[in-house]
Amino acid sequence: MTTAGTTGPAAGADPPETLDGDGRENERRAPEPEYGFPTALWRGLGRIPVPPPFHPRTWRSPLRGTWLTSVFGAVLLVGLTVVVLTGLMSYIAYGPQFGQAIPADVGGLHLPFFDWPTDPSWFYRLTQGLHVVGGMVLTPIVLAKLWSVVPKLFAWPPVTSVAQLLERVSLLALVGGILFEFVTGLMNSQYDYSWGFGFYTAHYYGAWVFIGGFVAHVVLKFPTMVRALRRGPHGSGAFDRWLHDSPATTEPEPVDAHGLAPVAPGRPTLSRRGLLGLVGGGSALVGVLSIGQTWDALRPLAVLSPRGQSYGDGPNDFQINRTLAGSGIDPVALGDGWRLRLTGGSGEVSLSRADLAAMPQHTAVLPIACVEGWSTTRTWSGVRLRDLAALAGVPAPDNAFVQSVETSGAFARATLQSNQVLDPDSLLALRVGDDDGGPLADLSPDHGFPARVIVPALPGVHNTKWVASIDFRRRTA
Ligand SMILES: Nc1nc2c(c(=O)[nH]1)N[C@H]1C(S)=C(S)[C@@H](COP(=O)(O)O)O[C@H]1N2
Ligand SMILES: [Mo]
Repeated sequence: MTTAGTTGPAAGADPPETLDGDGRENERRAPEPEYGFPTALWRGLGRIPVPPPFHPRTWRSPLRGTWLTSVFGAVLLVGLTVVVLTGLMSYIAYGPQFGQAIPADVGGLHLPFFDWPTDPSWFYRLTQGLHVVGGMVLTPIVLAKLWSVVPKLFAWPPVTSVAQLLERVSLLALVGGILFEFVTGLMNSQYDYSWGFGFYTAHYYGAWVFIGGFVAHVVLKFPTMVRALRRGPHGSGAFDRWLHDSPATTEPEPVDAHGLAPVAPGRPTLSRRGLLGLVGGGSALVGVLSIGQTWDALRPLAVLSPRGQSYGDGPNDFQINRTLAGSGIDPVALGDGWRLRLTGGSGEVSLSRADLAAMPQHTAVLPIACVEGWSTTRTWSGVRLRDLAALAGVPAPDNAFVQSVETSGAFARATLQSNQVLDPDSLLALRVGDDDGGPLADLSPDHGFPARVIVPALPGVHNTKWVASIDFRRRTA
């Protein structure tokens, strides 16, 4: 950033010892920008008169500076990496090999396919919990980081070299990408499917825009960040000084070529420690208020989760995404006349609920974890999917296609991988209980009565409710 041709920096004064009310007397000299080719162009740009937001002395918070931005940057470097990787893992967990990840056709942006594991059963719960809760917890830090770099948005001249021009374009992807991903992600975790498929598609492509900007930014800024963190806010590396500072003793960071520290610092109203405490505390508060959506014992704290905290008493007291009423299913279709159809072998097998209940029952304690971030551990009991595959005459299927009695909606069907069918804990569940050995009850109508799928580590969406049929398939040559 430069002041050339706009406000005119104070000549050669040392940084002042005292901070006054308007900063005018305390103006510090910003280093001359290094102009790259074509020098005349950038220099000429800098001479154009611009309104006050583009004057460096407009941005006066004494807390801004390369060190402060680097602190937020270091936290985000780690945190956003986790959020990005777990987000991409969720895409893979949805089964792109079956065309059921959303968006289905992503051209060159497809990820390596691999069979999503069934062990550990809490794997998707963990990755998706990190993705959603992590995104929420990082929100205050993202906002703080953007605040800390706002003066750069108004730097004048806006660019001083071709290399810097490219860097600034990458910033568009970075800042645009992160705002888009956080807004759409938070909206989805709040309103579920109000975005419909638009959400997944937009969030997926937006992620790649962000990843592009993020990688470029990290490559370009990593050395600056490390240097600034070593240097400390006062150029001395003295750690304890900012840890114990008060507004009165909080001095501005030195002015440097990065253009974040103010040339005309105002009086601090908050200490450096206070600002970090505020941002960190905000993050911690968001964390406490959202972790309950994936942590059964803390459920009552999950006030930021749009899903209710209570669904009545007993074993069926847990989140419901689509209710029976919402599914549009005529309840009569789930009554005594309901039959489960198994296909894939030589003939079709048809089973009533009583037939299923008369088969060997298996019990498994498994989480159900929704892409929205909520999850809960339950005890499920029913018939093993592999027993049904054997009954259908396909003991080693390559995959299985499950269809619900529900006909509308994209979540009325799912394809399961071979390992997901064959896992001994993969069930067509008839009954459910809580996770501490209490009594089991029949699935409630909202949770999928007469029968639903439950598979370890499977994204919630593919645990189809109100199952009508399962087609066990062998790979066709
Ligand atoms: N038929 C059918 N099954 C479904 C759904 C659906 O909309 N229709 N929603 C899925 C989603 S998104 C989740 S997270 C789980 C939630 O199960 P629950 O409502 O029993 O908690 O069910 C899945 N099974
Ligand atoms: Mo879900």
